[in-house]
Amino acid sequence: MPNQKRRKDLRNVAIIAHVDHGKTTLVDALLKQTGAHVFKEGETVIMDSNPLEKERGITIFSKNASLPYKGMRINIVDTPGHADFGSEVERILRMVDGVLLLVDASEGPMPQTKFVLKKSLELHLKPIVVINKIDRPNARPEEIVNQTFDLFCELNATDEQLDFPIVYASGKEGRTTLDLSDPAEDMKPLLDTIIHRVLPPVADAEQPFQMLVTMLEYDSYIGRIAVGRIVHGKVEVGSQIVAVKQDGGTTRGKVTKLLTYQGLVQIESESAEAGDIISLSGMEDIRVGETLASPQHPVALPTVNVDEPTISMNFSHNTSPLAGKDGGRFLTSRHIRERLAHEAMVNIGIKVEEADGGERFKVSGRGELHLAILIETMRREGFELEVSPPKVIYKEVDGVISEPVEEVVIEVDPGYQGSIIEALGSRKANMTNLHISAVGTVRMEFHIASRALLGFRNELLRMTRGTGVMSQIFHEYQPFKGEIPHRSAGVLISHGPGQAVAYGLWGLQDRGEIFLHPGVDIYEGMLVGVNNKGNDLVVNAIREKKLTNIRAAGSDEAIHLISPRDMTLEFALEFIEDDELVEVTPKNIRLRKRYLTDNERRAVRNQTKKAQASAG
Ligand SMILES: Nc1nc2c(ncn2[C@@H]2O[C@H](COP(=O)(O)OP(=O)(O)OP(=O)(O)O)[C@@H](O)[C@H]2O)c(=O)[nH]1
Ligand SMILES: [Mg+2]
Repeated sequence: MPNQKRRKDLRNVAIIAHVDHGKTTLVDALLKQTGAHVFKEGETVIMDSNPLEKERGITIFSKNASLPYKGMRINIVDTPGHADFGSEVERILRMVDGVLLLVDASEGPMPQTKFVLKKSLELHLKPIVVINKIDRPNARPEEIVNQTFDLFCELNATDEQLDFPIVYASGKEGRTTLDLSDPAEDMKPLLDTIIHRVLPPVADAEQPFQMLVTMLEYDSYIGRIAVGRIVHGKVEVGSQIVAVKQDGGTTRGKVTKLLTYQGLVQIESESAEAGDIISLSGMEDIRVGETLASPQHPVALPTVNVDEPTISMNFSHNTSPLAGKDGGRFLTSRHIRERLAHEAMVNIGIKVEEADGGERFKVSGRGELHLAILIETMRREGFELEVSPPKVIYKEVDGVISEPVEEVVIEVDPGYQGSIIEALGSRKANMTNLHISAVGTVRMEFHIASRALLGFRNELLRMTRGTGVMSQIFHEYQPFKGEIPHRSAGVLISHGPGQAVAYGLWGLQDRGEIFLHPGVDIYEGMLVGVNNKGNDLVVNAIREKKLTNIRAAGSDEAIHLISPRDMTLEFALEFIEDDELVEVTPKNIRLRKRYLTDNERRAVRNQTKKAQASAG
């Protein structure tokens, strides 16, 4: 539509890619070189500002940065690359007029590259392709451009979309170039490409106000904060506005605060207009996907479908004998209920259902990491929890019980190819592609039930001595695939309470990997380690060495303890079986049997057997 009004002084662009392809590092370089953020001595990554993001080196929350450039303003939204946060990316794409599709110059397009590109093309965006990390020794930019072009074709890009501009970059070194034979010096070639190739936002400030709520934040003083882009009109502090619900109903409210961006900082503004990306407070009952509008023109914008959860876990209050001993401040079901209700409000894609008269909460999300981040956040806030193993969510599709299936890409040295194919074969995976990459590794692609992948990452790392790389993304629901084997090893279970003793652990480490350090508090029914033989075994980890009166010279063996596994939440959740739980406290992650005593466990087993016998 040629006569639409556009704001020439503004560009809104999102940066999208597979996990780790360098989005955040590139935005940091842009912030630095445009002077939008002044880096302190020694300060490195600043976009990944949340403590969990820093620790894990991944982006969890999308963030907007606003860059001044040649008298214009570029809003650049950094998105998470991990597939569990994929639906967030889809919403962000509606907020912008262009995307930077980053592709790692040695890895090439990966599953999430395909997903985000597909979504962008569907929304008629014309991506700018950024071949990133050209400084890597095994970078092969020309080949990766060809692979990216093929991906565009595979996704039915239009001729216009296929005519994408290419920028070569090393975000880490802050250099970009349009031509590999020219030296890359700074970020200007990329900034200029954004200015020239991303359309200025359509923005008619004279029309009635309309904004689609893309994200929600929460502040205990000011309440819910709606984040999004103003599509039409303008808004001021004090303006009366309405929230248009999905069912067409409206609620009224008044704008109490408006924030716009400068660099990474949000600054209070009196007014904002079409094209601007803003945060707005004052609407108490607002949800992602709803429209904020002027009361005279309460019309909803096309909404964004939120992907259904694919995985769930049960959360309940901590019932372990050590509950409350690790400094947890929020210990009861009531605390957990309130916290989860809050989460379901702001974290779109999280669903919470109560069970067992409010004693247990079924929490569903888009993947293990999505839920693990929630658990990790809660424990840092002082919560203690008991969490059951992740379960996939089944669904009836055309009358057939179906389960989520993932697309998985695994890259390993050729020597491991056989064992990986065998391991995934036994988990009923379907190989869809295999090729040798330019650096000699084997890249294999599979379709596999999400259920069968739970715990596989640990196995892959074990099989490939930590060198295997795997990435996965939800593919589709497919008919139920029948029984799939899970953990083959058994566990070592503590027989009683006390403190783990080096001598006791030393006596057990031949059986399998140990989870505990000497000196830690343990209780009956807690898991001490793995029993490679396959069965569960009750053991004594608090055993001291008996001192004998007669001590023959040289008979005292030195105790060499193999260092125990660093217990991470992801490992714990993937490892446990149905009759086990993860105990999460601010200080510890412990694994335990659901029923702590051997007698209880035996009684439950007998009951189950009886029930099965009478049913069959
Ligand atoms: N050699 C090289 N490494 C880079 C470059 N850019 C980023 N990296 C490294 O790649 C890793 C991932 O970088 P990030 O910027 O966090 O990647 P991301 O795409 O934001 O990752 P997610 O947000 O988790 O999807 C880090 O270890 C960076 O140091 C680059 O241009 N060259
Ligand atoms: Mg990032």
